[in-house]
Amino acid sequence: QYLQKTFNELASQRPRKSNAINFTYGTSGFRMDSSKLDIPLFATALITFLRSLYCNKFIGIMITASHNPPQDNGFKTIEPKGEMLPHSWESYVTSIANSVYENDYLKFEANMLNIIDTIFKACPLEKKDTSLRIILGRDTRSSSLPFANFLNDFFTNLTTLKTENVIVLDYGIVTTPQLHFIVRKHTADNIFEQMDLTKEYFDAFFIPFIKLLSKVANLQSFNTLIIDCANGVGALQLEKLLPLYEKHSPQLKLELINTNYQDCSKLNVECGADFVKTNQKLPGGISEEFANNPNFLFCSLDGDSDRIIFYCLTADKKFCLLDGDKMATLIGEFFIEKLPAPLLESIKLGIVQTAYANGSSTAYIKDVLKLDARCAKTGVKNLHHDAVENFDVGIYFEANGHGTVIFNDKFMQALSKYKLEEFELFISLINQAVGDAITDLFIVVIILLLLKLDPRDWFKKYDDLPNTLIKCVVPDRSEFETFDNERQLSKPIGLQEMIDQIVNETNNSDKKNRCFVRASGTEDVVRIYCESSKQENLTIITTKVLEAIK
Ligand code: 16G
Ligand code: ZN
Repeated sequence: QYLQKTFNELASQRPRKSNAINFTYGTSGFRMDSSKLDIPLFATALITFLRSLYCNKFIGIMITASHNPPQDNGFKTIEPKGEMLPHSWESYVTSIANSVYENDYLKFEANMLNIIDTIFKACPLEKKDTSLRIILGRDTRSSSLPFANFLNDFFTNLTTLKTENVIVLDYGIVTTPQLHFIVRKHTADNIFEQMDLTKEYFDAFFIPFIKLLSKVANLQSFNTLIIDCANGVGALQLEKLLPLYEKHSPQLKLELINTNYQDCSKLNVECGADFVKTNQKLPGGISEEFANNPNFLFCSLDGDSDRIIFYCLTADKKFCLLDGDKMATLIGEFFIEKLPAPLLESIKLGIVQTAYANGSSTAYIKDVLKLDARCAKTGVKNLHHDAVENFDVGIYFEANGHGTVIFNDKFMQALSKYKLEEFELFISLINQAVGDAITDLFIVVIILLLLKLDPRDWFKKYDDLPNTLIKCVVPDRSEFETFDNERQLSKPIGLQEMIDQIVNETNNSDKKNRCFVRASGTEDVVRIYCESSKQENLTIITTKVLEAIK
């Protein structure tokens, strides 16, 4: 009854827009052109409200569209421990968004009450200790502030809850991983007031980084890291954090480029992790001459700083992409090298990738590192769960640079017996909640420096198979259904057989041709990925697959 009352109040704020769009809360939340986001915003507010009451803990909302173009935006809800919304709740929020129709309040209300009933059946609420605890964060997009203002008003103006039971903390412009981190911290330390995020984040990750840097006698592999901030929130946050870092006079110089976050039209344009990975070339802001400096290493963040891609040039100006696959294998190698053999034997250490991982990286993990390599569906959440379920130490990365490492108590207990001070410090660099470009940057830099590994030699560990990724616009991408972790199509019927045939007829003796098709979760297209040991096969295969699709 109480909830119904609150909902009547909330529903009166509902946007009255007729909309033919079918909304889906996917692995990265809602994401689309910012002009179409009214209803997803409202649905996100409702689900966060419910989730906060249900958990009776802080729940976060991040407003961002990551690497998407400046006009897009999106929302995702963050769990008390920094994780993403559970799968069943993704369906609830999707259903809420799709039941908001113009002039059909009854349909919306019926659906809403149904959802509430399902959710709260298992967990009845007691009004007296019900409180709403919300944490907001946003990226630098021009549409992000109005969305944050709406959410602020939405929660603080609820009159059905006593004001002392409503806490809304707005952290302003933050990276997505920072918001995950601070929500987790509020929950863990049971803190109700706003914290100093810069200080908390600095203490948690920069301090161990600085301590580890001081253990490196002299920087051999490189001495400067150039960070392309994609003209996004990474620039704003790193500009706050770097003066604190420099106070410690570290040996490694960190230099920022593409830092114009004030001009939203520049976000992710000709720069950033996605640009570099997709185009396999230097972003704007780095000249070739600059990139040739053997003492420099380069990296690019994406628009909300949860992904990172490294790169460098060889002496003959060849572009060397050091992507998520390269990071996963580097981290795997570091664990193998630094952990005592009996410890390694007693735990399950492995790497989780997606179908987009280059075949050479998977072969390297299995054949050279002798580690277990698993494949999960696209979306960090899927890799995260797979790693948690299958490994004591799970390294997971998407090829696009999204990932982290997770480890369980069993590993920590085993590790504590060995008194490996340096390694324990290294472990504390890892943001286990979520892939974080800044902490991934620290991990990679420390590994390279401790192993005295030149980035060019890191690149040479294995050669990527030539590959291509293209998009295809189709009338209805929901007709494309996959199995085998997105590596094969079950629908449209017959298409997989055609793809298999195309792949087989051009295969070389090494049988390394691979091609798969899946519907994008973030754009209205299907994606075709293809790799082969022969560059010329790529166009032949993709042309034929495109024809088969159309
Ligand atoms: C989202 C995912 C990212 C994935 C990408 C794939 C999260 C937080 N983000 O951005 O991990 O690589 O989608 O996009 O999970 P696609 O479905 O359009 O290929
Ligand atoms: Zn991102």
